[in-house]
Amino acid sequence: MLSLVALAVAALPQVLAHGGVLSYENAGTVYQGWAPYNSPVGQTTIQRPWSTYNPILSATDPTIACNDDGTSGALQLTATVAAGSDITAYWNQVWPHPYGPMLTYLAQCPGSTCTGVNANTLKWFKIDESGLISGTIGDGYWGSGKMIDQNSSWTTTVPATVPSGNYLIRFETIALHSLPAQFYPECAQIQITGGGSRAPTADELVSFPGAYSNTDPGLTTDLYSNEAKTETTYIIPGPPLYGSGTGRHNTPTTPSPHVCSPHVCSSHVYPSSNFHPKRPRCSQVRSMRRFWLHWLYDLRGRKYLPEAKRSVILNPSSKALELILLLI
Ligand SMILES: [Cu+2]
Repeated sequence: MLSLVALAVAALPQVLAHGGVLSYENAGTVYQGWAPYNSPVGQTTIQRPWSTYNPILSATDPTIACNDDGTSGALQLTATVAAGSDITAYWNQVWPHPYGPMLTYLAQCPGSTCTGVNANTLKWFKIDESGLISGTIGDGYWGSGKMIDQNSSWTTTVPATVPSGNYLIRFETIALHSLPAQFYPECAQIQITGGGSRAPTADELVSFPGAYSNTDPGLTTDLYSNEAKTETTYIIPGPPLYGSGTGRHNTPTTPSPHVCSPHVCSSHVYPSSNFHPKRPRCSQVRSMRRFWLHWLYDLRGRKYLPEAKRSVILNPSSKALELILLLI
């Protein structure tokens, strides 16, 4: 019986509480993305390959540009996208992290294609962002909550003013329910046609890694602090928006290294009471399940866990625990 359970559990998706962009849509055309848990052989998509649903946990990680490994695939495609048109990214459903910003970037490739171009060599500019939309840091409605409400998708308009050419488009959601912040970036190759003549300005251009610092206020935000109960300002990380003309950089203020213990995190009432009222509420039971799954997965990358305990969590036998969590 136990082995049957183990078999059933082994067939579950490897990571239930994380994910990434699985497909795109532009002008009525749907583009399937890379399937990170399938064999790379024969996969052909506009998306840059990536290998895991797990988040990136450091702003300085070399894979922060286009995820791991983010290099173009053997059968890499490029979508033709009109300047001024909408492009939508779809995450796995239901995206589990309603606290944190949504961000979209473009980077122009030199030459006639992005295929073969290392994303870390490019200069990126931000064309869309959504942080704390309403309410407080601790209990507000965030860009990522809106993304969930929109069928776990995010639509960004490719600016009509962007010069025509070959670009990587980088959709990103950052989850703040635990610290360190969790980065979920994926990239796709597009060729923008019918563009304009406004190149991004120097202060709008950044590199990945480089655009963020692990001490950025928007990446060290503690949702469970006392201040978070009343704070309504959230500083979205990264450069000023393309075309915003603000010349503003989000300069870090007094960085405070956050130490999050499971006890502190689990003492927070994470489930349905914190979801935006517009969302259909999960039952308390489902919410608790979701909460504990998060807790379990968020432990994986935690430095404070002794190695022995981490290996227990990473051990396949703990899959049985996951199944129990799913069933309760
Ligand atoms: Cu997750």
